[in-house]
Amino acid sequence: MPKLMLALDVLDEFEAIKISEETSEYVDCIKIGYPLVLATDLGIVKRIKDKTGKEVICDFKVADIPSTNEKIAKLTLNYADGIICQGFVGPDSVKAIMDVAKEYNKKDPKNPKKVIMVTEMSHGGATSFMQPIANEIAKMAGDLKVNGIVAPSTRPARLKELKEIANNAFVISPGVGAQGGDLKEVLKVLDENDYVIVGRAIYLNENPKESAKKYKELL
Ligand code: O7M
Repeated sequence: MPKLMLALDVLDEFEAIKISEETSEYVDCIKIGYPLVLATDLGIVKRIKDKTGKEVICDFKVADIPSTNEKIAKLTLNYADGIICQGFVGPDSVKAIMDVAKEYNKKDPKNPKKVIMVTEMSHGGATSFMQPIANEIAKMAGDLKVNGIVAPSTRPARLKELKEIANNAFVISPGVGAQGGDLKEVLKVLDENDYVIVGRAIYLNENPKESAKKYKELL
């Protein structure tokens, strides 16, 4: 049974806190990205963590040269439990982030920071440039021993292949709900270490708590 990760892409702090509190009974982890951080500030990560007690992962899809990735990771992991980066920039850029995580983990080994790397994205356009190189990116994820990878629920066959290639990494997978991914097929692939990411189908629902409950039960 995979876990449920809420993609909290709302643009208002009051709404973000309300939804995260209402759904926290059913949500295992909260993913916060540019929409909410740019609408508020990076401190929103701590405020959501304090209100819910949940792990918060920052989805910044970091994709820069190693020294810039390092700066972004230092600032982000000061608040967040994990950070999401792009894999296509290559191993040195990803390693720079892993090194920052290792430094934090030396200081606080009980709450290890996670580095999660995107392989192939869930939208249609990802088939143009990302899909042809995604298997190699997943292989790099396995070689580097990143904690997790991002792979698409919109393409369960690809999800399976990428998960198998990055064999020691857990998977966080977007695409169920608003993007039309088939949860039944996804559940044939993911296991208890993995996460199904759901955003709009929960936070745009007139009753986010009920929707989160429904997804938790389906999982
Ligand atoms: O359920 P949704 O479609 O409203 O939200 C999905 C979330 O997952 C949203 O935060 C997207 O930015 C993110 N996402 C994708 O939808 N597709 C991807 O390929 C990758 C991500 C993601 O989380 O990357 C880390």
